[in-house]
Amino acid sequence: MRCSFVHFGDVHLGTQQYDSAERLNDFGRAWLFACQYAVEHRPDFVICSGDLFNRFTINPLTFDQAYGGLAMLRDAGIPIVDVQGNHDRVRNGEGKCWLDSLAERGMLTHLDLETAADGLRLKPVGTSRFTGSYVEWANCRIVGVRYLGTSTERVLAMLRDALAPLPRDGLFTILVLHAGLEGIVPHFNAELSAAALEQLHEFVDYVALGHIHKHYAVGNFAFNGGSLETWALNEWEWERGLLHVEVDTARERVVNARLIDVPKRPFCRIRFDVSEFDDPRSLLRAGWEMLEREERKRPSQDPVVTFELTGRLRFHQGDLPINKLEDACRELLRPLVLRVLERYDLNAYETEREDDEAEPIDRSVLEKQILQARLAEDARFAPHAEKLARLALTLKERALQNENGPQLVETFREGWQKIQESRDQVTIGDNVKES
Ligand SMILES: [Mn+2]
Repeated sequence: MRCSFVHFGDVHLGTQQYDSAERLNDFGRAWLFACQYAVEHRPDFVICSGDLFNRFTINPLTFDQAYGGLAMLRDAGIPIVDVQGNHDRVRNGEGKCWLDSLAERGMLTHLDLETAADGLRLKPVGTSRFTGSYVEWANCRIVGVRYLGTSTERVLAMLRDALAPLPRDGLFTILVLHAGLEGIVPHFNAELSAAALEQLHEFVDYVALGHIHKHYAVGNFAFNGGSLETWALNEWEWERGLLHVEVDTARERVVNARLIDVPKRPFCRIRFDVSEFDDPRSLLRAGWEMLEREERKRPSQDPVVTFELTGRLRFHQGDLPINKLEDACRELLRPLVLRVLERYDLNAYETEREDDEAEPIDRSVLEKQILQARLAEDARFAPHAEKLARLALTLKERALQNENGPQLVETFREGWQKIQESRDQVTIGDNVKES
């Protein structure tokens, strides 16, 4: 027996990522690419393994995209099955989802199991019908299950009992499942253990997986293409695409699944460690140079740019030239979307005072300790934190004694000068004044 099909999942139509209308179109383009690929390569059928839509509710543009791709397949005479993913499943209290609506119009075949008091009921998709638990096309029996979350393994055990009495008739059995396998993505709450997957072997020849947005395969048996577009930032580096599958039961290796790349919006992830800069000017200069290096690698299509500041900021947050860095990103990289992520740590705020309850708190000592600690957090003032704290307290005392403004400024100038004269190699008051 020979057949071929195209398998993909997690299309997430309707994702208006970062509130960008253009990103919604990107998700539509990836879907249309996959449909066009099928039209050109003429497989026997197409499998979408869930999350065709990003949400239960969709806007008209998303409907148009979905309909456009499905119409291409219909006109080419290529049938498609789909199951409900966790994103586009029926919402509590609602009778139907968009997959039902599209199935009623014959645009796709919506597969799902029926649960009854005595177990599962497998309903074949009738002639000229577009819903049921399984459908038989091109000598394949395709069984589809909605996203089941924590019930996945329990329902699969019941499914085995329900499938057992069905004659195999030399059919190649495909199970469409929106579930993730353990161990593929760290910290991912997987629905499927390796043991549970192994138990499917008995009655299934190919498991068409969806849910995890990364490509993976288990043996010559379970396959997951990953999301078509980049749904979350961490997915950018993952290998993903659609699977073009050829089945030949006469071959030793029955399944031949090729991962086909789907054009995606480019992402530029830039990480900038702020730890090594003790003043805003050198930080801005280094940031600019880094962005110039990124500019040379800029893809021709406008990218989504994330500029992430990490490390420990060594001067006051208010002096960080964040707007200038943002402007530099826009000027040099001309992004479709720019996200500046301030993920640096601030210097820890600690006073050195030792807790001794027997001793009453000396207010003036405490005040100086706090001022000194705050000044020490800033790399520009740290070497002279103690002297500057003393100067600040002197100014405060004089202000309380009603010394006038010009006199206070003079006091500050004198104190400042003394500190500068005593300084070693460190510059104080360095600030960003140039563009
Ligand atoms: Mn998904």
